[in-house]
Amino acid sequence: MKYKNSGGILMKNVKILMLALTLMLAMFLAACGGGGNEATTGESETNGQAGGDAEKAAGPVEAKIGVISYITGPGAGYGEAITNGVKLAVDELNAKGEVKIDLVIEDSAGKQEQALSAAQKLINSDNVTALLGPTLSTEMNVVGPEADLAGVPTMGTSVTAQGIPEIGDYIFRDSIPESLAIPASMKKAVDKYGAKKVAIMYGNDDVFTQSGFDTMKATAEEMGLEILTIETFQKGQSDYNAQLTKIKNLKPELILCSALYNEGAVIMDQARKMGLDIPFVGGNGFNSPEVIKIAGDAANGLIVATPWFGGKDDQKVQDFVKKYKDAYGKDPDQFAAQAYDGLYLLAEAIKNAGEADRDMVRDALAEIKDFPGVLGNMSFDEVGDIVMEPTVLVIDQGQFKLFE
Ligand code: 1QQ
Repeated sequence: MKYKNSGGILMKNVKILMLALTLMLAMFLAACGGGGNEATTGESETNGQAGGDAEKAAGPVEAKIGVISYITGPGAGYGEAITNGVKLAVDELNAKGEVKIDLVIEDSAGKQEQALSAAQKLINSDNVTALLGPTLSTEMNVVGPEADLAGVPTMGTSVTAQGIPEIGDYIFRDSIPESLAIPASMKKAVDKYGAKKVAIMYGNDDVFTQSGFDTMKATAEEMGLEILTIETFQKGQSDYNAQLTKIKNLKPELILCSALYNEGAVIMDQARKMGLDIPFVGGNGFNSPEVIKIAGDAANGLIVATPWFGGKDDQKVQDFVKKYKDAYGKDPDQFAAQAYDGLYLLAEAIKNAGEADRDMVRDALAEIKDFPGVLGNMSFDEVGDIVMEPTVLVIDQGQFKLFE
């Protein structure tokens, strides 16, 4: 008590003394330079330059990140998951306080031109430090070169066509390429069903579906499978009866199908309706619950490979599933998980760089090793591709399950 009182008196005296000194200093400065400087002087006494800098260095690293996502249009299910994933991640990251990220989200509507103009706006007007997205490889094929030229580190979280990170030093992805995913799912499916004859269907107007087809064909040839026919289709097509009738008559044991979910789900629905009940092996476009939503029971028997499985017995995965479900009322899919981890990877690089400098963030991104995400421990290879093993899943009774 005693000490507290005397301390209080002492403080009071110090305060009076400081007040007097401040007043004298203010009067002196006013006499020298005129009244206009008083406010500035007063401010610098309480928030001195050195103190301000020290605070800044200890505070979070601030950066703006541009997100280009397929939010409207026929593939909006992808963009919704991606946007939900990044929003969840940004709230957590900002709450932790090591970085302060300001997201600027733009809709590409799945269109090349719109994705490119969104990228130009984000890079040149918003002056973002990094980009996350766009959603489609078709879009990344135009955004990637632009971002690379401008020196803006770019994280693809859903793009899986061949050659995406090879666009340039600034282009990374945490989604696994078709060239890794499709052989994994094809091998498991062929082993399980002892298949020797396959039919292939693919969209010939999209970078990802074409790339998936290239891998399907090459893998089938490597595995010594007989390719009975190769059928094509285009985005937005609604009738696949001609292709499916031909396939049915040739009696394959598996259908390899490279499609985005909208076309892929309708193809499965029409196949089942004509009694074509054999398993399908799909690429990344099928890794969405939208397939089940659109095709219903017809989606059963679809085999896919993905880095994400929400049923994994792993605390980090289960915590993420719970938080996502609490926030959005549904389970996260692969696209949500990859976007969530993608933003964490960018934030880690920004934190390690120590400032929102595009070149430094790029270098810090390349150096990330074994970063623990919900997809697993993440590192990049020399081109900027994520190093990761796919898990093979099958849709069974309306749910993605481990394919064994
Ligand atoms: C790509 C894809 C699509 C399925 C993303 C939605 O993998 O375009 O590369």
